[in-house]
Amino acid sequence: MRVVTSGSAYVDIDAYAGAVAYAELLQVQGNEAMAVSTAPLNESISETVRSWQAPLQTDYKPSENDTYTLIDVSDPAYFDKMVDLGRVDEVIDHHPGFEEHWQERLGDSSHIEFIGAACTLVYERWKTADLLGKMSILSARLLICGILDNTLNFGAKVTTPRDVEAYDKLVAQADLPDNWTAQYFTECQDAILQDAVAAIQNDTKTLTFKSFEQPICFGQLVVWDGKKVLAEHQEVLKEALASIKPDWLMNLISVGERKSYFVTDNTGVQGWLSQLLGVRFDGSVAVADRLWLRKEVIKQDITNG
Ligand SMILES: [Mn+2]
Repeated sequence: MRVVTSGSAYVDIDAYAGAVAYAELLQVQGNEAMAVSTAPLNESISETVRSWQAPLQTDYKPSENDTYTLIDVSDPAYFDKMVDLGRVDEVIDHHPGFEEHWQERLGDSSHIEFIGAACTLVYERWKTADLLGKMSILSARLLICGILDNTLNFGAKVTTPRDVEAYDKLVAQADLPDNWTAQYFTECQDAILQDAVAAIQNDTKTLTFKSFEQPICFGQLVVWDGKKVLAEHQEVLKEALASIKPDWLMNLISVGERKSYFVTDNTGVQGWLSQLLGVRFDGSVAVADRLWLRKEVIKQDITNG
């Protein structure tokens, strides 16, 4: 059997959707295949998405004829624990770093490209096989969610025209409600805010910037309606970060508004960020006119220096 799987720490919607939809393609092509994961699902697999009950096996028992296909991951250190590294047959990923490794080992069965979503690459495998007409509504829906999430509704700079094309083609056969994008991201936001402190703590990194003298505790949250989240959760989020380090910053990515809210009470950090990104603080909040990812702020610090 071909076991289609992903990472070990957690599975996000891009990995989940990609694994299910690729296993389905392999089955349609006459292979024995199954999507499998032993990792916990994160908040990007929303309540409604879970209710679709995609076939993802969680109690897999390895057998000696099984081979492994990896989706949305190519660094062997992060593979699902059940993967036998000697029997990897295909890798479909959009993270850089291991392209040469897999190209040498797998040749044409290595599909690693730096685009918005691994789900776009899975869609393209269906398209290349000329089997899009045989894709289930479930797989089309899942791939759509993976693309929306990983491209932040096409607002992230990593988005390519290929992601947009995949989304457009899939929407035509997914039978989703018109307001699905807002519904999906709002569900993810609600799941995050059920424990806002844990969510921000799980996505906080202490980073050293060339243009700031102290390491900064830099938290990031992706939500649909940042304005509402700030109004309701600002204080608890501030406390969570300030308790880690006096030099702290939160990037609240508001996907629905296509902007980032930067929050900090630390005047040194405020001055530094204003200079770096050209944003202006009003009280403890600066609103950027675009959506910034943390890795883009890091890049800006490197390029400016
Ligand atoms: Mn991904």
